[in-house]
Amino acid sequence: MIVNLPILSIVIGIFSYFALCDKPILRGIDPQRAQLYANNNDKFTCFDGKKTIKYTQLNDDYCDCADASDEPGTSACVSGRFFCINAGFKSLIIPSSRVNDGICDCCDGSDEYFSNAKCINNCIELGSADRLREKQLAELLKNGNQLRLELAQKGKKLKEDQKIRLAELEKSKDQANKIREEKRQIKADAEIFENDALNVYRQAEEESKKQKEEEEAQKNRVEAEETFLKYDSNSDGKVDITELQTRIVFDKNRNGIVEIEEARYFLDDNDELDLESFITLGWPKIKPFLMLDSGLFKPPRRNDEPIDDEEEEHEVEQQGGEEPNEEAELLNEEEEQHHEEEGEFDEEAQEEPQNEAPPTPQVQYDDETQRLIHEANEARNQYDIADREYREIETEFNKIKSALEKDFGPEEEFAPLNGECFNYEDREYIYKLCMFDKATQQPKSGGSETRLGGWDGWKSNDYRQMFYSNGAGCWNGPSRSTLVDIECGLDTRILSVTEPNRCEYNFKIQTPAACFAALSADTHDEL
Ligand code: MAN
Repeated sequence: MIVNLPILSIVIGIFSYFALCDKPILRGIDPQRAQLYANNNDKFTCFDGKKTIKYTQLNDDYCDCADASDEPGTSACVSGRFFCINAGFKSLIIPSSRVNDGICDCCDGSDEYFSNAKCINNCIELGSADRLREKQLAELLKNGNQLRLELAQKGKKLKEDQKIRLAELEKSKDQANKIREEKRQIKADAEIFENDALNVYRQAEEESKKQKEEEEAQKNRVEAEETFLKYDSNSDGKVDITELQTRIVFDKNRNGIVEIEEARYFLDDNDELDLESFITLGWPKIKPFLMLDSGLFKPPRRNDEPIDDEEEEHEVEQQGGEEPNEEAELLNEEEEQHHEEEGEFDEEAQEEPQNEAPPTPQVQYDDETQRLIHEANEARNQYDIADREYREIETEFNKIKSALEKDFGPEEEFAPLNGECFNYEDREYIYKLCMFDKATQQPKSGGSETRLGGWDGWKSNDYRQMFYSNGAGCWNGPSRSTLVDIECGLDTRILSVTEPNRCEYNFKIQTPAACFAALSADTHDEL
């Protein structure tokens, strides 16, 4: 015989309801505990056993028992609990303070038996709606579970395939590594030959550079010595302030005379310098000054002044010498300013100085060296190719390995979702969830993506919550993280995204992979 369970429970409920309402003394009591309130020689003992009262004192709106057991149906005891039978729907226990408070808490209205609340008993309607919801939910679970099983089948197959692929990749990885090591050795050998051959050129270059520098230094010394002899007009083996004062070129401030301080500057703050000190201390100051002077500066010459050997001073060689130092540049600026103020620049002087180094000629290697360079280049290319190949295999290997290490649910039902991305848009952002990988957020107004967390793991062992952690740092706070609540649904999609706390995000998603229960609506209805 088939018995309809909900109808049976409604009948029993209605019967109990009337049975208890008939006896106000038993109001607010769970029918299943009615025997605890059985009349025992007109006596009732509080549940805590501390007091025995008259049976008629039950529900008399006066709290006798400290545990409130004598007043289940009134609001007399502070900690009392009122039981609504709610026949046709779900029974409910409410704090007895809500009894007769004018608000209908029980759908059968039993809590407002002595107030003006005028409650309507809508338990039957609520019960039917509830049963309909349950039926729909059971239907959803049944269909969803079917889809989950399909996902599980796919997931298991995927894992099997991945295991096979991983084994293959492991072999190719070893093979590729061997080849790469061979190529590395060939490259290293070729580079030794190449290096040896190039070293010959490098050494030659070094030597020629050294030689050039030595020649330069020598030339500079000769120039310094010549200048020293020229300035040492009294031939006492020293150049002193008075000797420099006769040379108008050192009139830095262009006032027509070389002052003591001006002369001292070129003697490196000394009164006089012997030849060696002149070469090391004086010449480094004089030479750049003369170089600039010879290019840009023509000292003011009074008409009546005889032409002396100043012009010679301007002939100091410019090529191959030291670069003008900072001090000289400063002088240069001063000069320019001075001339600009006086409008003295002629066209020639305004031209850019021609001091660009000529392009260094390309070294022409001999045939053997060229062959060795070519061989080394070829070996480098071959190594790069082998290295790239190895890395590609390694990347795939690591990706599969990490997928195989992930927990995709009790029956691998989540495995087909691995790496799948789903979008959700709200007013401000486009949110993206790439399953088992990351969660991101991108402003709709433009701007870059913000990482809201990377796959961390399951938060609960019932596969209902995922956690993505260690996202982009929150300004003045922790790094962003995302909790994903998962419910059963016939397809996979994001239902909502919120940010309950700053930089802590909550995604709600549905997916058939989470349809675990397999209760069918039919079996639920029938006995
Ligand atoms: C961005 C977004 C928000 C977040 C703030 C925190 O605007 O990532 O979700 O609350 O930064 O500063």
